[in-house]
Amino acid sequence: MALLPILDQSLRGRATHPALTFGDGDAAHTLTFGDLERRSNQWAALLRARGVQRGDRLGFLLVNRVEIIDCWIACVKLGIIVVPINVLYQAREIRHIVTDADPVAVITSAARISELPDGTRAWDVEQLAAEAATHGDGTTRPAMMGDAAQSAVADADTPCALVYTSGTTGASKGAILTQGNFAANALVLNASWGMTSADRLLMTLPLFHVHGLGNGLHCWLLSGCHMQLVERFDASRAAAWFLDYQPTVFFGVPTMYVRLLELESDVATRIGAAARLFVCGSAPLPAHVLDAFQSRFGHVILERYGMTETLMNVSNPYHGERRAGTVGLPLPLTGVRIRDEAGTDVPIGTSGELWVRGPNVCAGYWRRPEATAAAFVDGWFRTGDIGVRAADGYITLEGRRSDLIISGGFNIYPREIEEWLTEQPGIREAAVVGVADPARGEVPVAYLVGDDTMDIGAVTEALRREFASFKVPRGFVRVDALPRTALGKVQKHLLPAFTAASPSPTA
Ligand code: MLC
Ligand code: AMP
Repeated sequence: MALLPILDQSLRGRATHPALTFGDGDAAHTLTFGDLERRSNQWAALLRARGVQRGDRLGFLLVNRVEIIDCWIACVKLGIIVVPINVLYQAREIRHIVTDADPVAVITSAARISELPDGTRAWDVEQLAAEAATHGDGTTRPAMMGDAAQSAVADADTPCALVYTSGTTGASKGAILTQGNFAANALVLNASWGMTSADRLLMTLPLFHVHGLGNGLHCWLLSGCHMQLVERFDASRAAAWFLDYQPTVFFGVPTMYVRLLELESDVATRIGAAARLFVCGSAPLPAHVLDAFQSRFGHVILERYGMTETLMNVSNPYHGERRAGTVGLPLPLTGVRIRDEAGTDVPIGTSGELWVRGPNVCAGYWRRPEATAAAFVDGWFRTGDIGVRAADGYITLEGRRSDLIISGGFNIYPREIEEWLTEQPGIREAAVVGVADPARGEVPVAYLVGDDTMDIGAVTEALRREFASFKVPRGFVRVDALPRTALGKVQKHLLPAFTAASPSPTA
């Protein structure tokens, strides 16, 4: 199924309904679904006038703002492939994505244009927005975007986005998400979680990752509910947002729930009284956070499990037991197998790797046939996540095949940092591991082997310039050697535990 019919439920079906509020205080602005239809038609006309063709890639490097939505809908209408880029990324991380995806242009703010690699066509979002408003009145979809023509140019297999996700190689790969992936995900989630046009969705997740983009944007557009979009989650403003807007639904990562627990208990009670559903995912939700949230907000958080490559796979039920520490049951249309290294199903109660298949699973990795071939076996996608299924079907995640670190819902592949560290003066070997953190789940710490010329102050400064802030190790430990197997593989579980007293290279 193409995606436009899903969007049309609201763009056309609920044209006069209030759709979206964004901006603060006096600058707050509300648009109807009909406004979004017109604005996205104008954006589509602008993109065509600028020569963007079906199948071209178009990047965006932006904090949440309404133009991302205008542009996204326009790209769906034209069959353009959107490449979202994490705003926390620094120049070298951006360069990798831009070089790999080869977009015709990257839309960003004027202040960030200089961070794009040389030769990239950069489009200033403010200028585009002003120019789009002059491209007709947006009341008609240009001929090639009309209903019949659109279904001729787009179907379930039409690529819709390349969302970059770090691979075990350290360099991130673009998961090719199709229109059918987003459509299936929205249909399944709205049916499973009971989203309707009566809901009010507070969206604080970044729209450059699939949690915000796949779940947030598309559950909203399919249900036709109202959404309040904020630039980014900010714990110090959360109370005001919740109390003023009174959302019925909130999607968050565990760190957001940890922050919400800091609110006064009467505020928590009032927020809980207005709400219907709190969903959590992207990283493990500790059982004690679920329990504390239930006692303070009066809601059992619904935890679900997904991935960039697969959108959502498994979810605790809306009606029925939401079991702490588990991610619940396979979602409708998604098959989940738990298998051993040889690809054989393991018995109930035995750990194995989760393999998934369904209309939510991506078409492969952009221009990486080998990585795609390694990830898919007979139509099943190997997630790399290790889990176990109980006799009644509930799935518990136990870890990953790779040493991925998830901090605040953002992924860190240690190898990317380790390779860079070993190129620095005085550092011979490096191992980066995740250590438990009460708010962010995990934070990275680096174990280093080197000599006295190692300058951790300079290394930290350079790391901050080169990498997104969440990837910068929060601690550095000096060790004489890294524990290795006979074959030379680092055994990270044998590294000394990280404590405040760990021997730092600066000590
Ligand atoms: C965090 N920062 C941001 C930001 N989030 N900057 C811009 N936009 C954002 N969205 C920066 C801050 O400037 C700061 O930088 C640092 O990150 C920590 O910020 P904080 O204010 O201390 O935030 P904190 O209370 O810790 O909360 C962080 C957070 C953030 C929860 C808001 O981690 C976040 O937005 N996480 C969501 C990630 C996400 O969407 N993941 C889904 C992936 S898809 P500095 O320099 O001071 O450190 C996926 C599949 C699935 O996993 O299943 O969903
Ligand atoms: P990403 O590559 O950013 O899409 O991150 C996907 C990974 O996040 C998955 O492979 C899981 O390891 C992890 N993840 C997502 N949801 C959960 C969850 N509810 N509990 C534990 N891990 C999760």
